[in-house]
Amino acid sequence: MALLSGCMSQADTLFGTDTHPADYPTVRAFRHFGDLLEARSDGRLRLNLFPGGQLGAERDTLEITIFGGLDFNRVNLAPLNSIEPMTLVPALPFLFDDVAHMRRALDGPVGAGILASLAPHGLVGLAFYDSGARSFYNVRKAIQTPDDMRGMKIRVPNSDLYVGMIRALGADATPMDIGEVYQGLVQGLVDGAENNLPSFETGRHFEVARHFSETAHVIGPEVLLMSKRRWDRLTAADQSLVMACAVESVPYMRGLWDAREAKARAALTAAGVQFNAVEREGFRAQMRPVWDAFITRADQKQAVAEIMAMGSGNG
Ligand code: GTR
Repeated sequence: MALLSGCMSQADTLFGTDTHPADYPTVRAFRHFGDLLEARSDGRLRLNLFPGGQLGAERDTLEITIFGGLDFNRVNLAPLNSIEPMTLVPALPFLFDDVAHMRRALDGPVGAGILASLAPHGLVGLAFYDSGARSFYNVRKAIQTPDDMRGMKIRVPNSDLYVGMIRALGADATPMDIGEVYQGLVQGLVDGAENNLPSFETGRHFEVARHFSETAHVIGPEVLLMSKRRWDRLTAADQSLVMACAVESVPYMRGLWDAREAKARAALTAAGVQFNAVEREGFRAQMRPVWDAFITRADQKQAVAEIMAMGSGNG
């Protein structure tokens, strides 16, 4: 039987997951990647994608991917922070000037180095996807300065860096999966959270947290991953194909992302969410100590320096 299946070029189904629902830009780009892969492999490699957090919390599906129970996963860098220190770099607060700076830096050798750093942990980093900028939102009031956050309970992803950022502002950090945030806000477990506009909208967090304060403190990307166990079983030609299809899905994703962000802002404004500008310099200064706390290795420092050199100089 093994001999038979080895001889036949039958379709191979590859399983993937993404925490967001089917129409979210990361999921649509992931599907596009799968379509490219299927077409270019003449139907041999097929993606079966499970969106919407159906398979569990991001941190759990990540572990399953590492152990080879899932072939692909799309996650944010945050749950990778405790696994690989290089992933802390693009998640630093106020590192990138804007999304264009992030795209420029991560499309080059620094980005390639960060993706490559995942291999010893059982993950192949295929490509970075956009995630816009993360800002604070809460149920109480417009946040204008770091002082306004004192004592607030803020949900963060499962990452010590994010916990550090919130503590640096004098607020309390509560790590939890994004799937639990809506209930957490409703039940008062947390006063607020921080994320990009499409996540704030998709998770319906805006129904409870009516103030969105535009700190844009993290412009950390998403990442498309493959389980290294599965990757190692692909032929070299199929590995190149997987990589090429992932890279090709990036510009598609960026187009979707920009459109979705604009759409989310319009919908949230129409739904009565109160947006406000903040004193960004105050947040930058107060969050800055996390750079020294989390960027301790020479390779991390080198990557930070290279990224800053590609910005406008005020990172
Ligand atoms: C979103 C990201 C998710 C998840 C989430 C979170 O922006 O797309 O993958 O990491 O943030 O805050 O948990």
